[in-house]
Amino acid sequence: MNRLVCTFLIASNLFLIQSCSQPPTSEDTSAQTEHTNDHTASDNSSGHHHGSHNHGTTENSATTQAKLTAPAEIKPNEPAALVIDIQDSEGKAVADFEIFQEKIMHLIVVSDDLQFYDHIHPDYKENGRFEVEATFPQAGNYTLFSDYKPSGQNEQVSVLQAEVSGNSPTTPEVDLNRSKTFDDTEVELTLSQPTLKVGKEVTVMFNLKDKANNQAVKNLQPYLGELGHLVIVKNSSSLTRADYIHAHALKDTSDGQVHFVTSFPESGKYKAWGQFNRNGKIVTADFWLDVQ
Ligand SMILES: [Cu+2]
Repeated sequence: MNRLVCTFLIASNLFLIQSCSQPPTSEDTSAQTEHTNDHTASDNSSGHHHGSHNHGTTENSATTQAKLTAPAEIKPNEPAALVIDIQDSEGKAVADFEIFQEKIMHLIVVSDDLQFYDHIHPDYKENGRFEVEATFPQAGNYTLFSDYKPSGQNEQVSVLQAEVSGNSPTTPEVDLNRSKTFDDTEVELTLSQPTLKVGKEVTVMFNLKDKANNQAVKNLQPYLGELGHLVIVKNSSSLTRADYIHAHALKDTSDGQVHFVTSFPESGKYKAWGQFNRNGKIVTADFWLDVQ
């Protein structure tokens, strides 16, 4: 069973890389061997997968892929109807999914300059088809990380791309501030070690205070079944599955404290978005991280 799951993930990941450039061909086998190596590295860091891999044949094993259907032209600030079809390697609909973190699919949308972040939940229709309306604030390229769990299988992340017409604004500077205000919540980010190092486990700690009285936030409610969610994406010219990290909050921290354990697969700049639920209002706190 373990072997089947590992094989499945490798093949699935392969397709995602390919789907950005070209449809799979009969030459898959050579590309697959090549890709298997970086898959191992990225997978360890993402925390979605444990144990050793079997890099044997993937012949006849299942794979999933996501296909995005978007309007021919997406305009800034106009809702766009997106359709996402989940299919197996032969293009047949994958129809059965398990709910995880209270939803059947989590869709993380980021602009390629990592200034914009959205976390939405497409509605499941039938026959592997999901639908959602998304609004993109400005022109440029966007990456969509579609996170879902086919029944009886591991969580899958498929990477999709969308382009919004118009002139892209210039890229803002990366700011490494560790203390920011988001509406009425002051958030301070601290790390368990002064310097973030590749491959080294780190605890990322969000300290939430009420802006009005400077006291620790006491009214945090569960958000999608946990105290908070942390998504981290590497700043990269072309985002792939390996650039996406999703961490879950540790339990039993004190008031206003939400902690996550993660690690980073490569050096570079990363953007981290922590999401918390203050009495029904979602606070999204974003910070840049520099990994050496
Ligand atoms: Cu979600």
